[in-house]
Amino acid sequence: MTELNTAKPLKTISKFLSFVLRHKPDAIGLALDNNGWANIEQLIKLANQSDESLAITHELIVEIVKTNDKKRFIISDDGLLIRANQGHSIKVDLELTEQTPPELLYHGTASRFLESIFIEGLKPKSRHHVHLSTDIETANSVGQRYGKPVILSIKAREMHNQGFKFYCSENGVWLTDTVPVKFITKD
Ligand code: HQG
Repeated sequence: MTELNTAKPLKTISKFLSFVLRHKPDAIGLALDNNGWANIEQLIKLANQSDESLAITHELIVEIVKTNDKKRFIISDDGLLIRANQGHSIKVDLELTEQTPPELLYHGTASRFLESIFIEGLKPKSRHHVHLSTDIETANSVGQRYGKPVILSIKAREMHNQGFKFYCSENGVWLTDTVPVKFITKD
């Protein structure tokens, strides 16, 4: 009996891409450059070698980059490289430029983290930065991943005026190193 290699749903492959491009390129022997870029052909070859049921193709990757709900990935102008726009836990330099944030940004978290957040402020935890959004809906869906969601408002412009640096990723996620308690409010 021959085994069929059915392509997995795009979401499964997208999750796999997040895993290797943000967290564990080593898991399939992939090398990222200092700026987080991976060679697409090499990624395809190594991914399919590690799990052939993934059945990743160039077309699939292009489709995921185009249709991904949060635009998590970007392909280089020459079409040869791919990287995650944000969310890394490994050290990469995304060459983000500092930007002036809007008055308020939002952070979605789970209610069980509140006590600690209101003692020590928002920390990046395993990622490079604290992730913030311009809209409440996004914050709500981010918070839901860990439990009962709670939306925190962050006085981003005031932080910026006091010297805190803000960046905005290619896919519109606002990033900053930490958020001290005095800039956080819960309605
Ligand atoms: C919490 C996903 C206790 C923080 C999302 C969060 C986002 C604290 C968790 C992106 C704390 C870290 C990032 C403190 C922070 N005490 N808890 N002092 N400071 N926390 O996943 O922001 O779908 O690393 O509130 O959509 O939730 O993967 O960060 O709950 O955009 O593309 O510690 O990841 O994007 O969790 O999510 P995470 P996040 P993707």
